[in-house]
Amino acid sequence: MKESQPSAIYLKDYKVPPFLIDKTELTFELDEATTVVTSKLHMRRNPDSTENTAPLVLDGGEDVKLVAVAMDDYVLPSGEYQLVDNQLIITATADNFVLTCETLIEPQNNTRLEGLYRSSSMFCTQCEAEGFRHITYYLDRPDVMSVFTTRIIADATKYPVMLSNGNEISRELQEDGKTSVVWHDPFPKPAYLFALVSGNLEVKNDTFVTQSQREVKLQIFTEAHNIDKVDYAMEALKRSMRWDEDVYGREYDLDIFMIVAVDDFNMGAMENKGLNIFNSSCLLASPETTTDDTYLRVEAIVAHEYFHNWSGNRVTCRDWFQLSLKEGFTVFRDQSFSADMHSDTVKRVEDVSFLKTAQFAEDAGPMAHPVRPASFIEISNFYTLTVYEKGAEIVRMIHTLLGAENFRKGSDLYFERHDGQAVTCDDFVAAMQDASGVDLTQFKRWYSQAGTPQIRVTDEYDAQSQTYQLTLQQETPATPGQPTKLPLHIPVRLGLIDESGNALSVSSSGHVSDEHLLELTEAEQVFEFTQVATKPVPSLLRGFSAPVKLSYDYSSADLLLLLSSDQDGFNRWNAGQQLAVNELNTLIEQAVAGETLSLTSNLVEGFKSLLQDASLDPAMVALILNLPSQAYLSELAQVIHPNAIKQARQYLKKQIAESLQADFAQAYQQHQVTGQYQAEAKDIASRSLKNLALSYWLESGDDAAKQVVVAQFESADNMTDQFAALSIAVHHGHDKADDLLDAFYQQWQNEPLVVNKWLMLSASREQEDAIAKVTALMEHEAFDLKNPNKVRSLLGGFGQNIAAFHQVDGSGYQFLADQILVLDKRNPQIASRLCTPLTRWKKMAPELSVKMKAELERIMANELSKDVYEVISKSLA
Ligand code: B3K
Ligand code: ZN
Repeated sequence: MKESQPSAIYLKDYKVPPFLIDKTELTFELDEATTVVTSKLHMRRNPDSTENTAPLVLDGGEDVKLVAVAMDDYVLPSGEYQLVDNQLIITATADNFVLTCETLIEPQNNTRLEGLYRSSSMFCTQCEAEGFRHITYYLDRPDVMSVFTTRIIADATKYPVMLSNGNEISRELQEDGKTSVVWHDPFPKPAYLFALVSGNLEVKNDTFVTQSQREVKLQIFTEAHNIDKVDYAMEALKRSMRWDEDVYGREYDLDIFMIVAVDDFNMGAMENKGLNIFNSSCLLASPETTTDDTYLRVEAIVAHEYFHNWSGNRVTCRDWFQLSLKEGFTVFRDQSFSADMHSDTVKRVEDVSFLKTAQFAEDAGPMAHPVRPASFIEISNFYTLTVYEKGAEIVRMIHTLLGAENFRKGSDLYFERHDGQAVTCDDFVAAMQDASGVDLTQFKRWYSQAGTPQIRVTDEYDAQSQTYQLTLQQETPATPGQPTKLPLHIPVRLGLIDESGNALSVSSSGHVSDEHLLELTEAEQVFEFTQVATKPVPSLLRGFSAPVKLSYDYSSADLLLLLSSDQDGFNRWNAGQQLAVNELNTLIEQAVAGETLSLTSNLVEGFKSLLQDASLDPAMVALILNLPSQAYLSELAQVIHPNAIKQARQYLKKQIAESLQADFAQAYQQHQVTGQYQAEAKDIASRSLKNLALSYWLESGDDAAKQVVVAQFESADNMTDQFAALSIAVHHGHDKADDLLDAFYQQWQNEPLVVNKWLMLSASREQEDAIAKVTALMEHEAFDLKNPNKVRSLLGGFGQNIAAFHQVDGSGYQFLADQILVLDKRNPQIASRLCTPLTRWKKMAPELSVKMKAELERIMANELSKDVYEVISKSLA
């Protein structure tokens, strides 16, 4: 353990920066051994700061070597500055000055992938959140916005492409044979949006004409062998640009927009001004190598990063506690975009399902934090599902409470009022409130209160007076550091349906409609409806109008009615999920008690009618028939018994498969897609139901299905179908699973993104000797510890391997802990993310819980990065 442990920083301590940087001039002399970075910072004291004698404190990193520092033309002798804890401190400064720093870095040795580093043969950067300080000394905080000019000097035979933010203003050959390229970005920005790329890259060019008829040059750069896989991303980019104009009135501002794909990247992508950098897994797409899910992901991420140009770049965050200001809003924007491009309901179901599985688990665990955290040790740990997905739900609730028109007025006001500024979540809400007149004072508690609220609903119907009363009670459980909670302002969309499934038009506060928006603001509140002709079944929280856990005592008959008839497509899915969850929970109890499993409900009949209903969207049928995941059932459980959950799911799947064997075989044939592959909603829907049907069909034990799986694997002309067949074979114990896995690797060994899918599937395969298999895969030529995608595939796949990961002797946890310790020395961000499964130890069955805790303690006994230290120490607290 380190002698002094890392300490937290607090939102309440925020102070404006004592200095500002109006202009930043950077020169990079790129080199394979040592890269020289020279910065000229045009600085002045901040008139808004009260600390007018404060020393100048610039952030740096242990990997930045200071060669010289000068103030105006005066080179500071070593006695006139200090280097303490990676910061450069200069006590005597003028009010206005130019600070020149010469620093040396070694991008080729940068394994953290923050700052400037090498990926394959290129140089690239990642500066959010605090990567810029690994390039040179700077005021590396988002409220310091500066106009950047960047000169890149490199050997153009090796690095012909040299890119940075903004516009290229000059390119010349120097006397020493190197090429010097200068980029200028006219928009002031924080350092986290700085980017540089240099390498031998191919480019795909296109153009976009904005609503004010300006022509924007669009460029996507990749290594030569990937340039044939960027067409889809380019089209997605153009759709995003058009959508942001149509829906938000936001036009692109520079004359050029560039995207670069890199193979080694810690997360999905980065919205650097005018020069987005993408993990190649989130950009490249071709029918042969990319599944439907990934196509949709590429489109969503291209849109997300593009939308940041306004929600993030033109208006940015004052400090990192406000991260959700840009991330929550931008996720809401990309979700709405994808819904508009494909199916609204399918998109909502997918997003909510993810939120309820992963964000709810985070909100119930040791790392639970508000959407606007009050403190952190390492900001990289706060790029979380809470900040992103729950943050998006908050923006969605504002949209619901204000209505689309007022929401648009609010976003217009927000962009206009704060263009060029670094602002807070409160500023966002204030713009929404000012533009709409809707009071959001209580609503703002959503930003500061952690934990998932629970709403309990009871009702009463009086036939004589035809009145119906709903009582809603809300309660948010305690979370670390927040023992008591206040009532939130919660929008609850509601419809009432009669016993035949028809919508009831009823009156609430004098307003007659078949749908109402209830605004729950008290701990307990009663809502009354009149003109209710018959005893209704309530369809509550339509469209998942708030990120809460809602409970109402539905009978199976009620759920079947909602499943077949609810006017709200989302709630039909939800009713199906609830039926399956109820059945599974009974089976899990039976399994834990060591009883023989047996079904207790009529779920199978419900599923049968779904399969036979030709009027339904096949994508929705597939989503409903897809049983609640192991992870979701774990989130719902008080105590997690992984093997009982697995057993229950397998049993239910088999029962459904056997009962409906003929229906699945038929559905498989019926939903075949003919013609050329297209990543569009209709075909994706058919493929999803077809492949789901195939997995049930194989599970039913029908030999015919075995052959179909192999035939589909061999003849598929697209990765969705090929990989579906392979996964089905692997997870349903097909006797050819080994052969198919081998054939797949042989076929795709030169396509790293496909190989990653193979790694993940291989690691998640449940086998006796799974840990030994995964250990062997770490030595496989296809694996590389340096590449975050490969680490995520292999260790992420292993995490889903229930039998292997949750071995009763703790060997699965030990294996993961070993990998975390190795990775922490190389790449703390990736190591920290791998800790998540271990943080759930308190909820695990006792025999597993002790083993998990022991591994956390073992990790804790080492010298750790801030990243891993924060997660492990909070988990053990
Ligand atoms: N803003 C980046 C995330 C940066 C993460 C740094 N650890 C991608 C995005 O959300 O668009
Ligand atoms: Zn983002």
